Amino acid sequence: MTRYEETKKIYAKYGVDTEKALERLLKIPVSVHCWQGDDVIGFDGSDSLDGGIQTTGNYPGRARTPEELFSDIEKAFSLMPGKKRINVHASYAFLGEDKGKIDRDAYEYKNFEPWVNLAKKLGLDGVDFNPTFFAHPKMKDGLSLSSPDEETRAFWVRHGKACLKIAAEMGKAMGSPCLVNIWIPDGYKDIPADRLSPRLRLKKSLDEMLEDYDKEWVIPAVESKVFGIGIESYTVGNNEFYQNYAAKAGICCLLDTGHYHPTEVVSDKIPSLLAFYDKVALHVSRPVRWDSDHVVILDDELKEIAKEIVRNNAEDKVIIGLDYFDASINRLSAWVTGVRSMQKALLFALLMPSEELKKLQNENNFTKIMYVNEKFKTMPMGDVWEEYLARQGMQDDWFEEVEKFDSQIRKER
Ligand code: RNT
Ligand code: ZN
Repeated sequence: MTRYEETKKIYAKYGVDTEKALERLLKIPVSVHCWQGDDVIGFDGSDSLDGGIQTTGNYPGRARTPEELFSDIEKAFSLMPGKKRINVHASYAFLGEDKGKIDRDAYEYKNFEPWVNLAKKLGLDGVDFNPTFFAHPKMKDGLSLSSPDEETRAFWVRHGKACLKIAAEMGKAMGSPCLVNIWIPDGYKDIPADRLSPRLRLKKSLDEMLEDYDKEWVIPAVESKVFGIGIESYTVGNNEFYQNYAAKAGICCLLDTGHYHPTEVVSDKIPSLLAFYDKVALHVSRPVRWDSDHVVILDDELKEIAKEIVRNNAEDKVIIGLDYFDASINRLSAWVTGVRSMQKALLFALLMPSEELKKLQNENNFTKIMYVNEKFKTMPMGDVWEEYLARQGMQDDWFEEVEKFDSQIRKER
């Protein structure tokens, strides 16, 4: 008997069907962010990051060109199991001869077609898209959609509208709706004199942007945040603002795990939103003391997030995306570790006796809930994970591959 067959029996003893878990896991898409490969720089002219977010570290081998990024993505994706999507920012436009001539408010689908082609080549489930409201000269005083300068505000509204159009084409081309996530860095370093007006301007901008979009192929979402570097005192798009906006506008909220006060957890927010929304989007990241965007690892909160998705049968409602950027370690390794961790967490949750645990809660049997939870922490999930990989022609040992790629990259870059 193989280890998996034995493990299957062990789980069956506790009422868990490992085959069903594997089947479900294969169907859950994870949207992989393109920006881990080049430290969020993009292709459209910026050479540094701003907007209160930061990549730290100077590990060699950052992808400096679209060709390098694409080749890194192909390699990284070959080591990621499961169903995947690619998440692209507008700053990753292919502008060709138009570089320097057209601005972000004039981007078109053709500037992103190579991304769709890549997604098709890699057999991905879809492409997701983000307008880029940062690292650009038109961010006047660090503000975009909430700017008091009408020309600036209008420019960014046009950018948002252009992105929604591009996203509709992406969705159609992939045959899978495209999540368009709206995040802006707008805010103030110090105590503002007026907290309402910027929010009213943001509201107006969002209304204008979302006036008309393709409801079949586009899922708009708004991502709130509590603070940024240099934007410590006030964020225009905070949680209360966007949750109310999304509810009224009938769009989606996106919860980034690093965007709340340090003791708040996204795992607890997911079910609250599921009670009211048809869809909830996630940016799974790992905040260490602040919104540091560390690589996602299999920690307790990740497992808790996965449990909320799986035990509520919400895998069609929760749109899982990753959002981190680490420049202190090999970027490919960072990518692969994050995706595999997300999938491991989902598998861990799928291998829990969820229905039994819910029943125990209703019987107020928290003694047994604790016992079962602790017991399952050391169940042989690794064997099921290896089986999951083996069925996709992959294995748990992938580090050598990355090392080889790393040494090649060091010669070239
Ligand atoms: C920033 C937000 C945002 C970005 C990406 C690049 O704090 O998390 O989602 O990380 O759009
Ligand atoms: Zn995010």
